[in-house]
Amino acid sequence: MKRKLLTSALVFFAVINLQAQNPIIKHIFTADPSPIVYKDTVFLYTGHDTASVTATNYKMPDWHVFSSTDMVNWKDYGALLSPSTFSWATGDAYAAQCIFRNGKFYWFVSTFHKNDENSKGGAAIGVAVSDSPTGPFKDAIGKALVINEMTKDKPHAWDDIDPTVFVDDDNQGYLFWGNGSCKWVKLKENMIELDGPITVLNPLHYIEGPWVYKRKDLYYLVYASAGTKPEMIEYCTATKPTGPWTYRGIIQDNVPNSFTTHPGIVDYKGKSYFFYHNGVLPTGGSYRRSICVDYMYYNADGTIKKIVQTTKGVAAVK
Ligand code: FUB
Repeated sequence: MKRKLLTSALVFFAVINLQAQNPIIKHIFTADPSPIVYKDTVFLYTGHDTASVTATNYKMPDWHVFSSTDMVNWKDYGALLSPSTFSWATGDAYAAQCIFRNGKFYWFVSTFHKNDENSKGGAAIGVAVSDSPTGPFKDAIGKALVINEMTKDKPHAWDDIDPTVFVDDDNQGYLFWGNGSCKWVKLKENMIELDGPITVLNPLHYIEGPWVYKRKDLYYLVYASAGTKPEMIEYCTATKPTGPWTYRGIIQDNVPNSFTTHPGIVDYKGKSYFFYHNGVLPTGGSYRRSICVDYMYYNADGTIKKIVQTTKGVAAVK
């Protein structure tokens, strides 16, 4: 009888555990998800929150890489990149995105520039490169790709954060980024040089965290938005990556227990997935965030259905 009870209890807890996938990473605090699919595997590039429970700002020492082939079990490859990889950088490891092109993995990161002969500090975007999705990664340029000068008028110059990179079907690469306004510029084929002028966009309610991609004939600019409230996720669409962008609305409401959230979108084995972060792990919060994933659905006209945030998460892909 005792044995039967124990077995039932174990089955019960196994079922509960299987049903509660979110957050998908529970052994460390992670933020700013960036997924890609490479050779049948999802690789997830993340920020890493290490601030104390009482902290009132970020402490983000490095970026991690995870992988999964079923969207439920995630392998942690550890901290594969940090601002110290870039001789010109200092400070936190903010949002980043890794993409595959021409046989290499380019990891575009936002961090902060040292006060030196090239910059007086402030946010900056760098690029790391590797032959493998899990590194080793090295600085691809030896200097920042985008620098936001810190000046007396702009003592907190952190406009140039949160890169997202998109390569169109005609092989033209684009870099979008920014806090406060969304900027974009063409990238040269080598992925490490800007190719033309920077254009500034002001999508409705835009704050930060852009994620740009194409689905069928439509281009999507998904971003973290805010007014006086914590961030939500809103989006625009366009028929060209250069715009004009049409505002389409809110796709995700505020997330529990975190002021920020951040979109990361991928299609894998026939389904669309929406990654984001919240602050729901025990002792979690705005500076101790956790990445979750839920399904994403589109209407027939390409508009995105409202994301339903769940603790159950997504089912294991067979
Ligand atoms: O994680 C640090 C910053 O918070 C990111 O760069 C923003 O997108 C927000 O998530």
